[in-house]
Amino acid sequence: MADQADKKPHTGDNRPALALHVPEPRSRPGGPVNFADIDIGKAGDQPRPDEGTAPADMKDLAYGLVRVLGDDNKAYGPWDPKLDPDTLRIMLGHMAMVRAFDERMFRGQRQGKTSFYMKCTGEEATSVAASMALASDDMVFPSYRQQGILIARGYPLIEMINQIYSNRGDKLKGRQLPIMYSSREHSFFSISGNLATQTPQAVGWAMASAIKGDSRIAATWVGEGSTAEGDFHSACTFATVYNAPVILNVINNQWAISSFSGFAGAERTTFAARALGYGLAGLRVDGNDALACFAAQQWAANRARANQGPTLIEYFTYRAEGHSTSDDPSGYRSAQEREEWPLGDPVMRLKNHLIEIGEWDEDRQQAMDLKCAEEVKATTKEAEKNGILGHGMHHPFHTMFEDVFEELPWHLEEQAKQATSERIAKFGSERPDQ
Ligand SMILES: Cc1ncc(C[n+]2csc(CCOP(=O)(O)OP(=O)(O)O)c2C)c(N)n1
Ligand SMILES: [Mg+2]
Repeated sequence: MADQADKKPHTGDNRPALALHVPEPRSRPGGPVNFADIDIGKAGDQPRPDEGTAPADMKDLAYGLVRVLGDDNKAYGPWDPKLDPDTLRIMLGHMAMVRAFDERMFRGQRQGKTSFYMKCTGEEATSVAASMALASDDMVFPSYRQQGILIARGYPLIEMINQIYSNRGDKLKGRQLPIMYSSREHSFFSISGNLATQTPQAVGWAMASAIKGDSRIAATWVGEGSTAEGDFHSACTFATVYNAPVILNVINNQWAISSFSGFAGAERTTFAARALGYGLAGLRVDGNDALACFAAQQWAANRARANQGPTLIEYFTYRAEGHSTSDDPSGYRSAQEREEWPLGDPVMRLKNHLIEIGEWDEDRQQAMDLKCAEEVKATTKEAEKNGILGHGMHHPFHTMFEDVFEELPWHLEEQAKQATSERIAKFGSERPDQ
């Protein structure tokens, strides 16, 4: 939409009428897509400063794009983490597993087995590769699109599926929306649907780790849309003031449901540039380049671990599918965007790199994809024995009143009794499945 100055009646004296600017996305359904104005730079071109560099001395890195994988699938420049082929194959395997898992869970929702699911298609590198650069006991505070961290950390798939089905195997007892996992053993903080709350929590955890003289750092993931929340700015302030050992990962996937990134400020500057105002180190990274994601996270982790300060990393990527199973992106954006996206597909790019260096081939890729799909399928069948949505095989009804108070207060006891008698009147038993 054009600025509105010309439409407004002139009021008062000679002063010009004020006008607001309302951002408009680059394309709408059915319209042409043109990403030509996005400057992705060249792989290998960005310098890699020392990890102790002062934020003011590395400002350009908040505006450029750290890239390692070139169009020819070779790795370039000082950010190349020089990972051995085994590690690269493990990384590719995790990313392929995330994709297979997403596919099956999405279908499960369409089949009525769960009420809700969220894919991370196109963003796999930002969770898998980035988290592989952390120690397994570094504490992570993710958003809802980082299932890749759990998979990279070896969290059992069946626990994820039980949670998605809210069945009787669900460790969270049906108390969280599907996909909002939590695992203390995997240093994975409970996901919250209240956007950006995880960011000050991560900073607070990192501060506590430093106060205790611990060596573990914290990392958080937040969507670009969510950076418009006040919590994110409190997190940045605390992080910089106390030099907290924390990494603030901003996943700029261009969309926040149907709002494009312009509504969070993307027309004005980069998300990485937010770092500069706070005196944080800021990096902007090709989020579809697994090697760049790993390298940036490793740089920030080394910096935090050496008490050199927090880092804000923007991963420039694209949400290739809908926001969630409740969303239909064809209503607000052009289907061409996904194909035209200039940074390609992260899984394909890592695969092609491994092939390019002679460490992989299409047959092995096919076999791996098949193995992932079969593993997810078998685990899904196993999880289904614990129940699916609407089959009543969830945790005993009474558990919803438990685990908050050491002893159940009288009023909750009364509510529980009433609810139970209503269920017996309706179903003939407290649990219709038994
Ligand atoms: C405080 C708050 N406001 C609004 C919502 C509704 N909501 C859920 S996800 C979402 C979009 C977030 O977009 P972004 O931060 O870019 O993350 P992405 O979904 O792209 O990964 C919104 C508005 C919410 N859950 N919490
Ligand atoms: Mg987003």
